[in-house]
Amino acid sequence: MAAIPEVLQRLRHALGKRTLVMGVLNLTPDSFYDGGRYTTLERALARAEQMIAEGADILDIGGESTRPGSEPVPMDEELRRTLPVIEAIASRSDIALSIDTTKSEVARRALQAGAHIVNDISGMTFDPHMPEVVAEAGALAILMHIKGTPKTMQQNPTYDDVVREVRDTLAQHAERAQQAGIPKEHIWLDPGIGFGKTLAHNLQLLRHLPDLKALGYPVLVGTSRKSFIGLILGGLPPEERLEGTLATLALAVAWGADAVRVHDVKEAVRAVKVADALVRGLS
Ligand code: HH2
Repeated sequence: MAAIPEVLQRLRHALGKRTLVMGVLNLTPDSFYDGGRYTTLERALARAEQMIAEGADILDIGGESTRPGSEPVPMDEELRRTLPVIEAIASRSDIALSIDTTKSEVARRALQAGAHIVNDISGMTFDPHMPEVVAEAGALAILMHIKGTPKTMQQNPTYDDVVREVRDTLAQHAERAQQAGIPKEHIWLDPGIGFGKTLAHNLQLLRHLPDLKALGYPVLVGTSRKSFIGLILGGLPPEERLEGTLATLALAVAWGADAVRVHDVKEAVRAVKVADALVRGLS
């Protein structure tokens, strides 16, 4: 099992040199794209091994779908879905593992089981104990912006200035995290594409990624197969959104993304490698 400081140091070393790829592993029956595919330990492990072989830097393990309209999953069920898979991957590989949760107890148990990162779509606002759990473990926190909750977030989201509001809210989350004892270098930010945002909001946030980068934290972007891509393409379903996703990745790299969260690791690794060569030069 790879220790947290070792893994975080490895990630820190790569930051700024190339774009990191986080592969999504949803252990849910109902995620909007990969729901139901990896609900047994065997299938989840095979998928993890495949994403590692394809060049993922991080695996993001999720036991609760946060798609628009979704209901929270009870803690016991989230633990039942995620812990055995985290333990099994951590015992076989030293890949960086992230737990995608908003519950501090799920995060605490996942970090004990071998995870290194807590990816919290609420920016650590849904559970007041989350900051202390991350601080105590010395883990990395990914703080995402959401307006509302997954259940309600897509009911007419409005902003005066979406770029400013997302940036200011994330800056507050990062400040609160540091007050709880999480060091600045253990914090990444994420604009939360599709989380309480219209198509126009998502496009503006991506186009203005440099404004978010200006806060001085690494930035993760998650566009993979999301509905705004389907909307641009005339209503295409998630299975038909790979090419659109790759277009967003290339531009996210150009606009300063440090890491991208994707379902399609092989394709994303190739896309960001070419984008990196264009933006950062050949390594
Ligand atoms: N998007 C999803 C889930 N977690 N975490 C971060 N940091 N950024 C994201 O953009 C993000 C995220 C939604 O995608 P997915 O996990 O595929 O869907 P579901 O919530 O239905 O499981």
